[in-house]
Amino acid sequence: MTVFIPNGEEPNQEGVRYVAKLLKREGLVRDINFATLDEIPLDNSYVLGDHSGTYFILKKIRPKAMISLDAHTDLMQDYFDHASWLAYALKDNVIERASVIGAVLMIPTTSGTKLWTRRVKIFPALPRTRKVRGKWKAYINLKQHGVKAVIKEAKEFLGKEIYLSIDLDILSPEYRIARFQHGELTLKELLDLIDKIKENFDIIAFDIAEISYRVAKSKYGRRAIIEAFSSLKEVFE
Ligand SMILES: [Mn+2]
Repeated sequence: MTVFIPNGEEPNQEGVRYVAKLLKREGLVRDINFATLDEIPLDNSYVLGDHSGTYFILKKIRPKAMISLDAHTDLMQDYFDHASWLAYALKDNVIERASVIGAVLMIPTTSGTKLWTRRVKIFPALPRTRKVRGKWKAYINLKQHGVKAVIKEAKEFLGKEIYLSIDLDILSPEYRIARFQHGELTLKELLDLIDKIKENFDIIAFDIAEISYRVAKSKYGRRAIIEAFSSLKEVFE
């Protein structure tokens, strides 16, 4: 089964309702099951609006580790929202460890950066550095090191069993899915990343998040959702 959670602001809510119909029309879900954040049923696949909803799914599923594919690290700490939910999930011990892959923004650059950095490993999309004890160190990243190296590092850190969350803003701007700034990946790169995660990890459950109504006018966006969802759904068939 798949659970659709139309959380967040109006454009998110409309976006999730639109995608529910889209996936049904494509034959990828049999029924449309909606839920709210207060009553999340136990399941293996979720489609949601605002990415902060992932925090509540994690509370229900209680995985030890997770991978977040996201253009942002979502590790802010000021108040709970779509830009901080992962910091809160780690702080509140909802999960033990996390990896963020494909980020281009909110990447900690010094040990003093006001972002949560404990029990999380970040693999940016592009070359980036951070200052560790006075020395600049490079992050292992997709562009320079490739998917294989990133997955290998992530697996050593997380173990085999994971929850997977995909923020669709990881894709580059022409996909026009999310409300905020998009990242750097093409659909082909995202699907390749998903394939490698399927090969290397046991995925307990997954979500696809940060859908907004912009997707109704985006042919590339619709294609991306259909392909990413069907690739992950295969895991549970
Ligand atoms: Mn996010």
